Amino acid sequence: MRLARLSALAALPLIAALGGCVTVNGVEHSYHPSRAVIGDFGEATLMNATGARVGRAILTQGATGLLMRIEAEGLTPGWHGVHIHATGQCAAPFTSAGGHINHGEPKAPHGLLNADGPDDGDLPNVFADAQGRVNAEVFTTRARIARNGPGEWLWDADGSALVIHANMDDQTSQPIGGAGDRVVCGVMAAG
Ligand SMILES: [Cu+2]
Repeated sequence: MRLARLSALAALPLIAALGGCVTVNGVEHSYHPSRAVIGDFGEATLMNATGARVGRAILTQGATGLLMRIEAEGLTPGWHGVHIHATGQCAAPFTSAGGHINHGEPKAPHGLLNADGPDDGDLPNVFADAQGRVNAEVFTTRARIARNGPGEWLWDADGSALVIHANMDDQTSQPIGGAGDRVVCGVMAAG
C-alpha cells in the first residue's frame, strides 16, 4: 500500500510532464495551417437573375474544411453545378462574380474528376427535386472562412460568391464542366 502510494506520487511529475507535452503539441496544432479553428459562420442570400431571393447558404468552418448548407428553390429539376466564385458581387447575369476561386500555384484546371484538378472553387453538384428545390450540404477542403487553416480565404478584399449553374457540372471539361449559365448567385458574408 505504501509502495503503491509512493509510486502514485512518483508518477505525478510524469503525468504533469506528459500534460505539458500535450499542451505544447496542442499549441503547435492550433497554428498548423492544415487545421482551422472551428466556430466561424457565414451566410449568403441566394438570388436569381431577376433579383428575387430564392434561398440561402449557411457556411460553417470545420477543422479541415468548410461545410456549406444550400437551400434554394425555383431551379430546373435535376443536377446543377455549384462553385465558389472569386468576387462577392451578384449583379445579373452574375458575371460580376468573376471566375472560380483558384489561387493555387500552379493554377489547377476545373473539375473534381479532372486528373490535374480541381480548382479551389469546385464543389459537388446539387440536385433540384421535381418542385425545383435544393436541400444539400457540400464540404470543401479548399476554401475557408477562418482566418487560418486549409484552403483559400473567402473573406479576402473582394469577397466571394456562391453560384449555382443551369446545368450539371461534368467535373472534367474546361472551363466549368459544361455547367452553363449562372442562374443563382449569393454574396457570402460573415455570419
Ligand atoms: Cu461557376
